[in-house]
Amino acid sequence: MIRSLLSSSLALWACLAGPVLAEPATLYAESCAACHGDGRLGGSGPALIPETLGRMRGPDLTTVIAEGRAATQMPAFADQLSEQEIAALAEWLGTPLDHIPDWGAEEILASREIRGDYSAPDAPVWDADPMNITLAVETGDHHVSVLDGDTWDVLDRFATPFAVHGGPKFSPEGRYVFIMSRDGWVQKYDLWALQEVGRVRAGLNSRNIAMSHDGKWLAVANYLPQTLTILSTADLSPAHVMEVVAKDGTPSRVSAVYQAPQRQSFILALKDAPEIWEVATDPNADPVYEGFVHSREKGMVEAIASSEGLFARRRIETAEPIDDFFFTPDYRFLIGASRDGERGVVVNLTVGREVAELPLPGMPHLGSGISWERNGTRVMATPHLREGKLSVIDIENWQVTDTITTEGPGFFLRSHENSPYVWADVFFGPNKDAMHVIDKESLEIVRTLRPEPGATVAHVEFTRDGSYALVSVWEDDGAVIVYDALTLEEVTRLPMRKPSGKYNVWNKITFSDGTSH
Ligand code: DHE
Repeated sequence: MIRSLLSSSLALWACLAGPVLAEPATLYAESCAACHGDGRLGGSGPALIPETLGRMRGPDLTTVIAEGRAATQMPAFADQLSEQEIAALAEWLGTPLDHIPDWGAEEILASREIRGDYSAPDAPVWDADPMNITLAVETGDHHVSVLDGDTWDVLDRFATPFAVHGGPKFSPEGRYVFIMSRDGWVQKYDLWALQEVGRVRAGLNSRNIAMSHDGKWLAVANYLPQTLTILSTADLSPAHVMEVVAKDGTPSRVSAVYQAPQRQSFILALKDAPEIWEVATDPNADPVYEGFVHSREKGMVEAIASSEGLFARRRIETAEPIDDFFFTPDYRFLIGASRDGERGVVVNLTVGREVAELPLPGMPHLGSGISWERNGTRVMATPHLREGKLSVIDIENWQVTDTITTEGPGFFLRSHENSPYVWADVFFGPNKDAMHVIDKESLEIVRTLRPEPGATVAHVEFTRDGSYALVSVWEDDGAVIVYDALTLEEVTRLPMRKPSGKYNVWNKITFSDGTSH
């Protein structure tokens, strides 16, 4: 009797409350899992977890579910799901996973896909200057264009994993390039063959990659799981998966990993712990490193087992967690941003401690910092993400010497040793269509370019000799504009789908003054 009363009142409630809605988890299993994976960690579509979704630009999630995503396989669900179901599903996708699956060497190795149709040629299949090849990442439809930096011919345009982030990294001779997506996929591409070699999922949610000084290893900084994955560049197999745990036992995400060529090491920024890690890529690493503890997980490269110093780790303790590093050209010092976004903390990597602090209010974007010689001293400049200015710092005495006022907060800075100018975008705010060109000596803005009024214009890369500057019109029907780097006149415009970063082989492998590292 009680049961039948209960069920009839539930039925009445359901009637009053409107149509019965399916649980978001059920909706996910029925409509999303086939492409995005049973565990929301991705499949042919990207992972649908807050760590990834929070970084996606463009329309909000409910719109994407309802209307689909242009230029991708994502279909529209407005005909199949009600508005409330779409809203509930979007909210559910924004909740963290209950359980992070293991993603160690075994799982990484199992994800590896080596292309059966790839064959390595003895020489490039094109006749351009191999050192003047420039890649343009097109985030609009997840492709990379391979440009001949002399003729502007597009030699190839290949599909990348979804949502590439950070700079692709070239092998030291400039033949291979490695590209990472936010879902942790690392793609290896042979520029000589114009072919993908293969790809592997090195993490579940990743930040960036770094190449070792000798080109043998590629480090992948991960948020999920909290590890650093080191891949063999030869065959994309995992060589080492390092758990990132601070001295006091706190696990930490890795904000970013960088190559320190002169030090023959990787430098890691830890997101959740007041430590910087240095990981040796030299088998004869200095004794300042702690002993190398090699976990012999299945699938590890055997060759490293005998190399005691390889991947040995050194901790540098700091007063608070810092990230977003700028390195001096000799890699003896780094400046990291303090958590409050108000200061830069200078760390001497050789002695392993903080040596100075700089007032840098307005959230400096030190990772975009560049340095050059000015009036006999070496200076560096950094944009700020919250203020329309560039700070110029004397890196010989660690003083902020000048502030250049811009039309709004910027994201990227670029120059070249042969160029008299620094190029600074205005990424945020109403003047996002402006690109400042600044004299390296006088620090005056000599020209503000506005090639596409109303469109975001950002990120610059130079050709090998610095004579041309390539600028992105960062829109879905965008372009890469080639400027004469001296006259500042437009030379040509190459249509592209939301181009972001451009990367010239020579500038990257020689660590050109004025490029990002
Ligand atoms: Fe990036 C590089 C971190 C948001 C486009 N970005 C980097 C690097 C780091 C970093 C640590 C250096 C890696 C490297 O190249 O090896 N980025 C972060 C963030 O923490 C931040 C602010 C928040 C986040 O979403 O993770 C962030 N980045 C963005 C964007 O929103 C951008 C504009 C668009 C996008 O692709 O997501 C963006 N980041 C880039 C690009 C580079 C980059 C194009 C490489 C620049 C270069 O010239 O080398």
